[in-house]
Amino acid sequence: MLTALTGAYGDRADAVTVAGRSASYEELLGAARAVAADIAGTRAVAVTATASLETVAAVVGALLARVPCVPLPPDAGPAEREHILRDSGATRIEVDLARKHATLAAGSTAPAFASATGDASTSAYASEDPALILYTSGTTGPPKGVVLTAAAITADLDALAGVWQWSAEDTLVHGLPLFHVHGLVLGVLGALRTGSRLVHTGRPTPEAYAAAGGSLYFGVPTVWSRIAAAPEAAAALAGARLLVSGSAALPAPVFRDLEALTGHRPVERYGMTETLITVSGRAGGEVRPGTVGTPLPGIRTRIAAEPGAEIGELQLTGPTLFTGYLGRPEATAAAYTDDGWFRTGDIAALDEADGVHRIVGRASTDMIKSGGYRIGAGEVENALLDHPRVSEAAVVGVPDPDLGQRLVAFVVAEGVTGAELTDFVAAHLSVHKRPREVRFITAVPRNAMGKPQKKRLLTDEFEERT
Ligand code: MLC
Ligand code: AMP
Repeated sequence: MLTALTGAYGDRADAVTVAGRSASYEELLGAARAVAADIAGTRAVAVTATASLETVAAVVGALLARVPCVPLPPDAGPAEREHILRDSGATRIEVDLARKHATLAAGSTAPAFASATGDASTSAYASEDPALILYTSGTTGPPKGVVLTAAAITADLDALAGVWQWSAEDTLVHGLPLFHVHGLVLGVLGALRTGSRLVHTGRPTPEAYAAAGGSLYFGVPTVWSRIAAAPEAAAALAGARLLVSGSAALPAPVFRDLEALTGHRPVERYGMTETLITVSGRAGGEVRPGTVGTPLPGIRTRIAAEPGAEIGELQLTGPTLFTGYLGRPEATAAAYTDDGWFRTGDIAALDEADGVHRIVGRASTDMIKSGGYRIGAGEVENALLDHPRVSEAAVVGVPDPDLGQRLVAFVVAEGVTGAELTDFVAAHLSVHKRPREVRFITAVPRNAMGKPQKKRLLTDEFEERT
């Protein structure tokens, strides 16, 4: 695709802009080819996914070399980073754009095996090869590597290009992190797949979105709600073609404010790291607040509802699904029903008349979405329990007007402050996994089986002891 873009849009000096620096397709391809040549034969490469042209070049270089790429959250604490590197077996690389090549980071393991043959920089991508391994949290334990093939990614991007009428005429604008599906797969690979210009704003601030002058904008609901609260910035988006929200539920009042300020009814789409984007509203179609549209072409969905109930778990199949959790066949098997449908863990309802889906909530309170980040309660609880002064910990997501949910930790501990515990978590895990609030309690309420009763933590009974 990049080679074709170089021919068709060779004059675009600002084909890809990230955090204020631009590259043409030719420059990007040159840098990516240099990376590909350097890493050929490596088992997997890990890239510290800062918001930078280097990250784009590294990911594209890995794709060219057919080496699976593992984006590392730049703010990940040492424990999280170590886990990801060990679990994936990836070699960390650093990309030097000026010299257009990658360095295998000191101290990392040597290439595990040489699988690439011939000129890695030009070899065609075998679509069933793992292309990306994205680490994401489950309800318990450390993050798991979600293995995505090039075939799944291209199927998803092509389906999205169709339903959003996304083309080389567009300028895509966003400022999302480059280590998740939203910012990386849609926000970078989507731009390269469709040939749209990309402006990554570094941070997703209302002012930066307003100044970028794009036709297509991506954001998580927190970003949209901050834009809706900045009327001047919002008004600057009136000239765009399409505003797209995803990664968490867009509150209806934010939808209505955006419509009033920008003249656009934002399109919502629904997805997961494991499935990529599977359900979406259509450009030019009818869009209702609180709904995420209909399945993309090729995706089938069903609602596993109890008899007589209208809501139930959303399950799906299709070509955009992952091939499994890296090295965890049991977890992969557990993610599917006996008849082969992927269990999203999201509770949904379907409008029988037009097939429009509505996401009602999550089946488990242990999967939290804060600012669009997916956070497993268990991972944060384990980090807190590693602190010598903490004897019990229960982490919950509390409704929050800005973040959707905010992380609150209930702990049983002596001789330590909430701020110390928050810092302790940040030293182990990514920054956004820090609890926003720590409440000290005498005991975590449990049922007869010893399982924490987290819903009780949010009642007045526990509110009083904060
Ligand atoms: C945060 N801060 C804290 C804190 N948490 N300080 C103390 N204690 C804590 N617990 C700090 C931050 O570091 C920051 O500092 C400041 O407070 C403001 O933080 P914030 O409110 O979190 O805002 P911000 O950093 O601007 O983050 C909001 C956001 C971010 C929306 C920009 O959450 C974000 O980028 N979300 C996107 C997540 C995403 O892409 N998800 C997609 C997953 S893929 P300072 O000093 O830095 O200002 C997926 C599939 C799909 O879901 O469907 O798309
Ligand atoms: P992640 O794996 O980070 O991609 O998170 C996936 C989860 O994000 C899904 O299981 C949903 O709970 C949530 N999600 C994504 N898009 C939406 C949306 N449009 N509305 C509600 N929830 C969403």
